[in-house]
Amino acid sequence: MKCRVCRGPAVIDVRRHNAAFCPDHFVTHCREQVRRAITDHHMIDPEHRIVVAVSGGKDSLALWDLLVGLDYQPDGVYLGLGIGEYSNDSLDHARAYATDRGVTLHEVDLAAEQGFTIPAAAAATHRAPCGACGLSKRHLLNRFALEHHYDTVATGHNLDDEAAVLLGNVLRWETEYLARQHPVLPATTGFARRIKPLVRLGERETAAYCVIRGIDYQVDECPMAAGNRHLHYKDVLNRLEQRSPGSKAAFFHGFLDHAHDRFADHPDGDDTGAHLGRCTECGAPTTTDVCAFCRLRHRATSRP
Ligand code: Q46
Ligand code: ZN
Ligand code: ZN
Repeated sequence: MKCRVCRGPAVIDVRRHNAAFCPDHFVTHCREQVRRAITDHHMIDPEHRIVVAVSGGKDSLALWDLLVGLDYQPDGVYLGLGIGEYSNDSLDHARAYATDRGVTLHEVDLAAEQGFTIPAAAAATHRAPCGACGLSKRHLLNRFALEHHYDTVATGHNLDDEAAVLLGNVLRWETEYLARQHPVLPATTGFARRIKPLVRLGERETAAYCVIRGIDYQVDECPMAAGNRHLHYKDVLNRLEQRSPGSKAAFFHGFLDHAHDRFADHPDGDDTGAHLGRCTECGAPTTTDVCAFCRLRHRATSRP
């Protein structure tokens, strides 16, 4: 296996590009994919202050490193979810990266600041933990960005993640979610801009990128992920990709090129925030008196 660029020994092949790369040219390949995603989707203006949502896993640390490699100057923010040892280890990885590379990591702790953890929220709501977790992440990372004057929250969602979410949304024709499934969600009243610069890289690529760049990431899966239906969709898509390399990218990027606008025009896709009121407790935009996050906090912190 030879590097497509220099013909030296290759360390990884990327079947959907029908190419293999040596370590240096693989890093260049990853940077180029992120640069293209940023350019194609007008993700970043030079004056934007960016904060990366850092979990300590391969995707978010690769994203942080790739943005730095492309001469952006993002800070990171870690949200402690209180998922036992898994969260403690994840924080250690995020801190180690920040210390090694001399970049700024902010920390937000769900238990210390809101009085509950994700396992407690799952127990209180009798629901799968990922729902409460996703809601908490969106709410608290957005609040952090607004309070600290970051324009943009960058998240490490990769091509595999986005294709799996798209498959789930299409299977149920979730038109509202399809309208919002895009690598850029512009800033609206009460919401910072959100971007996903890794949509052109698969998780095998972000893992290889971390290994080549010497980034020590959390390799364990979240112990609360069992039952997350996106894992099942990823499995289905991986089998498709195995037989037909490029299927995931064609599915997701084809959706962006040919179909997303049709859903964005849907009235459910209105994301201007203009029709939203304010949560009476935290001030976040909401269609109800008390926002979904504050309702979750009440349930998770009230004694049975
Ligand atoms: S951290 Fe949270 Fe994930 Fe764990 S509880 Fe589910 S959503 S699986 S990215
Ligand atoms: Zn090479
Ligand atoms: Zn609220």
